[in-house]
Amino acid sequence: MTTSWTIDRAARVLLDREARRTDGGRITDEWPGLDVATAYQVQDALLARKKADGEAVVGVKLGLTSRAKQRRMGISSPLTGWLTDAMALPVDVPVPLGGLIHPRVEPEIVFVMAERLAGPGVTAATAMAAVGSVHAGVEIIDSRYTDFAFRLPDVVADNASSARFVVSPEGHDPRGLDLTLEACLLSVDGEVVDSATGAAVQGHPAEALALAANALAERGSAIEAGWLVLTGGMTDAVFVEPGRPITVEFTHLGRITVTG
Ligand code: OOG
Ligand code: MG
Repeated sequence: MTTSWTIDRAARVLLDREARRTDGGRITDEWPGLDVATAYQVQDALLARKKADGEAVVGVKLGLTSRAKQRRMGISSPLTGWLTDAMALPVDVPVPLGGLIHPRVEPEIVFVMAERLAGPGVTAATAMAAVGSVHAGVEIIDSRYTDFAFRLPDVVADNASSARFVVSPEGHDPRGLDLTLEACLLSVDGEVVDSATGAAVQGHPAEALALAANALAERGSAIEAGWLVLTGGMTDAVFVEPGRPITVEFTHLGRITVTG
């Protein structure tokens, strides 16, 4: 008989895959009873272990907030994950390919919070009022599941595939920008491979921010002042390969290039 699964064991398996840079099968294949609420407990157990190793929470991410991402991953509901200081990759530092399994890059609009934002009942307008600045961002995701094949509880448990993120240092006042019309071009090796506007993210990235605040409230957490919020990939993600620089260029937020 197989060993039975627990929240702790799932967290350990996922962290072990991360440390060994190996992917593996879906937890739900062996633990069909793993529901989304329990998967968030795995995510929190995983965070607790990272904190015990000295990592600090610096924000939250949303995943699967755009149709492009939902279609690609075959999951239509957004999710959240934790961001820690160890995941921050400074601009112009290469993606540590040797330290990751199969990293993919996606363009994201990033908020830096001026004020604490606590649900329930947060709307896009109240969310926006708590934002200090908006930035260009790139998320480098890296699933601990083979071929990024997962069901919703698997990816929730895996901290929403988070691995690294790059945030452009210069921030913009979101009140001066129409984020629905903020466009982004995604290029690989100088060739545009995809594009989207901020409207791709839940109609407006502030809707994603509100969604995160309300979802965290259900778990007894809030978005703290000073935190980063990655609002979710605007386009499908592209694999990072050595020698093929990936650039995201926004209308007003600036540009970020990552290399493998
Ligand atoms: C899940 C994480 C999704 C996003 O921005 O949509 C995500 C995945 O695609 O592996 O980070
Ligand atoms: Mg993302």
